[in-house]
Amino acid sequence: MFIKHATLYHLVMPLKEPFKTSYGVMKDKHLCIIKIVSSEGLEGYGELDAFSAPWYTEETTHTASLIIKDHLLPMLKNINLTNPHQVSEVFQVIRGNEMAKAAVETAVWDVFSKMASQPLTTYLGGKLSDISVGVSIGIKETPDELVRVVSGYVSEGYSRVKLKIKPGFDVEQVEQVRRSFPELSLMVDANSAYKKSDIAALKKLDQYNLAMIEQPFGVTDFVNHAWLQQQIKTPICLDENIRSLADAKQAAELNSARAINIKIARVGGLTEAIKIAAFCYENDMIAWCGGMFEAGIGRAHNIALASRTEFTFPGDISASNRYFARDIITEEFSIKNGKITTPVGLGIGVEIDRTSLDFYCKRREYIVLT
Ligand code: OSB
Ligand code: MG
Repeated sequence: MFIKHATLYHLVMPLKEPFKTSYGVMKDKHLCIIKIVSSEGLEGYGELDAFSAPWYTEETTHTASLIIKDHLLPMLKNINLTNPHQVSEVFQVIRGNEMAKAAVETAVWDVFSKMASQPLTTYLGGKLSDISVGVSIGIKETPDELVRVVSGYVSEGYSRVKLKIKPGFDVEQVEQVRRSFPELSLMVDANSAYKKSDIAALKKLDQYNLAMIEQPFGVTDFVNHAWLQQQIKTPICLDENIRSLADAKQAAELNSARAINIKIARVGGLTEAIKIAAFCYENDMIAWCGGMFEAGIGRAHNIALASRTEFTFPGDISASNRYFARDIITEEFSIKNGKITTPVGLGIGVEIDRTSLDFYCKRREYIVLT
């Protein structure tokens, strides 16, 4: 299969509500949809899930779209792709830029699964027909407000709740949510906001039967995470640290974590994501699928990945209506009993809603490869 041409749709999608993390407040999601067309005329879709500013990783939607246009797509010119894993091999000579790579790579997976006349779920080796999902909740002004918000999501059927925390917005919040929901599968995500000197607060969080504490320390720090894991019983989960299988191996070797949040965008695509999931499975680490405020295309890729049996913990994969007033696909993913049903159509199994895409699209670029 050759890629003949590609279209990049640059979208700005306002979030229904601002989302606050330890990094700051986000009001809208900047993303690109990439459509590739194969020599056989099949279309594949990928989603570039970076942000408008480089707070989570170094990439932004803008820098990543330049890397896609100037480097990644040209590398695939005149290359006869025989399987989707080849893409990550070709991209290996480009350092970093995982989100840019993932956008292109996931679109190629979509084409290959359509060529095989299979849903991407099946093509990726997924066995689950519905997947357990959770919701990630931003930092709120008061614990009372947080409890109200959690309560809303619990009644919508989410089977696991993740609270964003930062120093000073942690123990009291968790205490109150835990008191209101003693049985809830609850976890926290610090997005690297803590230091070794915050050990007292982290030890307090260890008392609340949390499923895990995600990324307390710095984004390249394996040593202090290991130091913390020795002192708390709650599993540490790494997010920002893990960009590749090699990072996952390092975390396992040093006992820096017992869980890994696997995001397709952060690890450069589905090939690497599957390798990390398999590694977690073999090494008794919890693997689960993280989120990046995906729109419908990215969500479909996440659902396909999370249908593999290594994903034993509910992902940050929410219903279509979680972040956006209107999605860019015609299908609606909803939560039933804490689960989302995997699509059965070929490839990613969802259709672009053209009107909605046009509504959010600020600019489009057409790139010819052959
Ligand atoms: O740290 O997991 C994170 C969103 C954007 C960037 C980083 C993170 C998150 C979330 C929300 O926690 C995940 C989602 O619901 O898509
Ligand atoms: Mg995280």
